[in-house]
Amino acid sequence: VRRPGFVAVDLGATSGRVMLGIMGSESESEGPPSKVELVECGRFANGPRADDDGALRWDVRALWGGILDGLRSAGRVASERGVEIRGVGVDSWAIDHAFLDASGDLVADPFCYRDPRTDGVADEVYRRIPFADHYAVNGLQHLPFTTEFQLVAGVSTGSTTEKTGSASGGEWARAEQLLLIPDLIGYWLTGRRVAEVTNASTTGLLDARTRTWSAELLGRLAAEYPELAGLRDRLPELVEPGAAVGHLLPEVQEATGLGDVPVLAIASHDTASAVAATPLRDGAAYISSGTWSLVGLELPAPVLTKASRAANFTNELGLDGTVRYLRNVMGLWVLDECVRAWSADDGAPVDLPGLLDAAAAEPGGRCLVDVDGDEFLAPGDMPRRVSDAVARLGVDLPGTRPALVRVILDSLAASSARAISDASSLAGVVVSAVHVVGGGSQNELLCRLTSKAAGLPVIAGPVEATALGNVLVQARAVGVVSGDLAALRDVVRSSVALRRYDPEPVR
Ligand code: ADP
Ligand code: LRH
Repeated sequence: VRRPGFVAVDLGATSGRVMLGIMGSESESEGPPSKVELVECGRFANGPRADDDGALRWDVRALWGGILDGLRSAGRVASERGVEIRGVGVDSWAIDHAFLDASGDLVADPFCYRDPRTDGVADEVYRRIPFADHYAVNGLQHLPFTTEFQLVAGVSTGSTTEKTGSASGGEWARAEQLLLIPDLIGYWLTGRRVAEVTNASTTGLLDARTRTWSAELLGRLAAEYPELAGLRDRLPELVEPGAAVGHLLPEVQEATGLGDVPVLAIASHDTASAVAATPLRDGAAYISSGTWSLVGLELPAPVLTKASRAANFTNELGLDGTVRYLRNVMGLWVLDECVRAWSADDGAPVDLPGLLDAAAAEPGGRCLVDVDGDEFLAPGDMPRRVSDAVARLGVDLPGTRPALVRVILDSLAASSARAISDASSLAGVVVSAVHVVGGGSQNELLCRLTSKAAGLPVIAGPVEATALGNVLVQARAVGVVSGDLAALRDVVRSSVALRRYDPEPVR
């Protein structure tokens, strides 16, 4: 009998990967599998690119090429390993979206949320529909680039479009359908258009209490911005994780060598899949650490209080009716952008582990910059922007790379610790440990600093939590594993090694 396997297509802001999750082990021939083994079948670079007009966009066709290659090699690995591929699931970063025209073709490459066309738009929207009215329904923290604000920027003429010189208003006029990124890939794989609910919860257009599109917010938006009156008709039908989306189209089967494999809805917001596969126990907080650090708690229901709103906590939707109560902390973006700039200066890639070792040898606590400031959102020139922020604090920092990296990581750890303590008091949960998952869980210095700043043990891993969450939700959807979130997390615990850091003093 062939072991079941599920393919996770996981698109991050820095890289896309295609992972084959093989259920069970050689010794486990009977009964439900207690483990999953992840095999990387493809990895391709990703990042926002400036188009000819200077607008920051995602090259989704390049991603599609990487996905097809990855699916092809997943098929090869599966046949070598005696695995039957039973499903494909797609997740990505949230918020960004594509428009399809009347023929179902892409209107343009999707904008990246870091494109400056949304500068000032949220405040303009809040003057007409107050933040409090938004929060009472969608429960989202203020982020300047939420889908709603991107849509408003796209139909506003004048200053917003002049910022990039791009004719985004014209793009909306041609749009027949709005699809979030994983749903766009799902459409290309199957021909079916849906909106998966965990990711839809990041658009600002969903009601966090009912998990459905908010007629109230859509109605008020249409009243204020008549160009967006047709928005409701352009939003696809919502599906929950576990639903069947469709089957690989014949042309995709041909291009990948895969057969008639089902495509399954999973928690398609990467953070939702990552949290689903975080081996949380009661009282544990999490940090999904990658381009962003998503810091918070899993809760059974949204917290929509005034205090929560003032603290800018979000209520994004999670698996099995849960809420991801968290704050976006700027994350490794700031470090990665510095590394990118230094690599360009050197004409060779900077050795990240070496740089982190050097930063660990630097004295800590020289200063803390507010890494969450909007000034760090855009790409480019990051070392100078961070140095300027340090200079504004009146601190005389040695002008070395390790010194700057240490300030960035000290600041990130402090911001995460603040978010954990805020979440704890706002939700009334006593936090006993912090789980760190994602690429950043490999950053030992950051794990140690976070443990120290929060005064809590940090449990690091899995690195590929998102792909694991993606695979496990598929496996459950077709009945290969069963049970609630706790049962899925037991499978994670038996599949990966976790590392623990205790809050000992760090220099
Ligand atoms: P995303 O999904 O947002 O693209 P990932 O979860 O893949 O992000 O995390 C990517 C980040 O993880 C990198 O940008 C880097 O900062 C960090 N990282 C990756 N490998 C290592 C490593 N060996 N040591 C420390 N940090 C690492
Ligand atoms: C992390 C993430 C995060 C969103 C951001 C746009 O990859 O999905 O949860 O806020 O990207």
